[in-house]
Amino acid sequence: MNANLYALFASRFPQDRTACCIETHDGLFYSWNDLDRATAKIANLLASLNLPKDSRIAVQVEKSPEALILYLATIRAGYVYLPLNTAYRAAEIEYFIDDAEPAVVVCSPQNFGWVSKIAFKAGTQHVFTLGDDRQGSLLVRAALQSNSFDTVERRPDELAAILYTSGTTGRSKGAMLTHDNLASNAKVLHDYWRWQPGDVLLHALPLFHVHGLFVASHGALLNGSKMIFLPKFDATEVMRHLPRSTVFMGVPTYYVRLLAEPAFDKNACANMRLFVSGSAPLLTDTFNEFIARTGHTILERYGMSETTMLVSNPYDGKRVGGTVGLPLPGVSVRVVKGDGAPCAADEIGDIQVKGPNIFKGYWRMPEKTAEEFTSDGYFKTGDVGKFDANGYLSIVGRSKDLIISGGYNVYPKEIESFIDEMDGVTESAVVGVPHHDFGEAVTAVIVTRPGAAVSEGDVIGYLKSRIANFKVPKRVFFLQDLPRNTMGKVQKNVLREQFKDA
Ligand code: MLC
Ligand code: AMP
Repeated sequence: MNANLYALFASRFPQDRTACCIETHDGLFYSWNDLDRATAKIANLLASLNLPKDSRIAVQVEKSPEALILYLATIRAGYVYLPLNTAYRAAEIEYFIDDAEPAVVVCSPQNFGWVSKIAFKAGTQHVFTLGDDRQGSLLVRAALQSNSFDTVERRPDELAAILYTSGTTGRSKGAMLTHDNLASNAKVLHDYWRWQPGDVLLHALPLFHVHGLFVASHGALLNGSKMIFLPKFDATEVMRHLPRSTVFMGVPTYYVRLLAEPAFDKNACANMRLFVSGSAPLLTDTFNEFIARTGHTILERYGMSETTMLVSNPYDGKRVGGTVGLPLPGVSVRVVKGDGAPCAADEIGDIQVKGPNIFKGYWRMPEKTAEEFTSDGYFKTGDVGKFDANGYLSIVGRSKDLIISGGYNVYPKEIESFIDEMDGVTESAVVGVPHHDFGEAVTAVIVTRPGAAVSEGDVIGYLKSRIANFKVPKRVFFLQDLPRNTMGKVQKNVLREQFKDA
């Protein structure tokens, strides 16, 4: 049997292929026939390029139905999809392209100049453009292709996607996900969250991370359900479409912003069946206020790029605020002490996981991959948590130095290295402090050279020209010295405490 993920989706398309598969915010309708034919055309285009096996197709484009179609076409043609955050700037894109050596790069028409320069320099042969308005060379070229395509045969353990995720030290690592990693997780979530006939997904997440690209889209595709596609999250737009939707997925910031809308109430959610939250901790206050305002209990789940989804609150059973729920069927989750011994209930330790959804390894980093797995095959998540007596897992912290801002991961080390190269800076420490909207806000604490005149505005301006906006500190503070422990290590907990009300 063909284990290509696209074949799984195609086997679940609804009988009526003229039904709507994607509806856009501005009133366009794509049927399942459209999806099938458009993926065939782009798959034919990719096949016509005679790319080597396992070629990476790197994509940095704004959200649109065509962006999802490009993802599905890549899988269908047997290539490896590599999505990139649209906020990334030249230095970040250059790193990913140099590291992944994609055979094809697809970018927004307005970025063609600088992206193609980076790609051609790295040896990429083909650079196409794709706009969010159905413009660009990719569609022009694909239009000439046949609209039928035999989905390429793939084994379960062959690569489907690479998602870059950063490390505490060193540069970003590409997490290699196979067809079976994605298919197994999609099937488990489809059943666990009880996708059903008549479901409509309101899709407001970006399409370049696990949450929006896999968790949300795969659920709707497996269920043959319509998706209402918003170009980005906007609370007013979400409320406009909620009355025709049944399922919504988001990061906690989305729920905070919805609750800030006075009209967001039981009526607004009357047609809804399920609200899912993940990618960052959902505050218990938000969880409780949501119940009080809407009558709905948000279902919180936990996962990561390397593993897709691991743990989820139940659909029918009790959803417990402040916990991420129970291990998903087929996924083993354990919490262990420093010496590897299992923790008792309510005892805090490192979270380790195993299952068919766990990635194949980091792209071209066999040593790093080996380090992240235990001798008995568990992946070390870098998250710290505890099980309660009922088997519900809570995430209580991270052993990895990571800030999650509005659902995006920011690695302090990366920001510190940019700040440290500024004239007049001696050293810096970047921490996350509580933020009402983003959950955590990136905050920099800097020590300058005597006599140097570096201002908060200078630092922010310098960083904005170099890295994605969401990584740029919201505030910058200056100290004479950074607090250090007896080992000389910067005490970030002290800084987090000192600037927690910033
Ligand atoms: C945008 N900005 C952010 C930001 N997003 N800053 C910090 N954190 C963020 N997440 C910047 C903007 O560039 C802008 O900067 C300023 O903050 C204000 O922008 P905004 O208008 O408020 O932002 P908006 O465009 O509304 O975006 C916020 C958001 C978005 C929360 C809607 O970030 C978002 O959709 N996040 C979801 C991320 C996601 O999909 N995560 C899943 C990862 S998968 P300036 O300087 O221009 O003013 C994963 C695994 C799993 O983690 O388990 O799911
Ligand atoms: P990413 O590398 O972008 O896939 O981010 C994965 C990380 O997000 C995990 O390792 C967790 O630290 C965090 N995360 C995901 N879901 C949750 C959640 N529900 N609660 C707390 N943290 C979460």
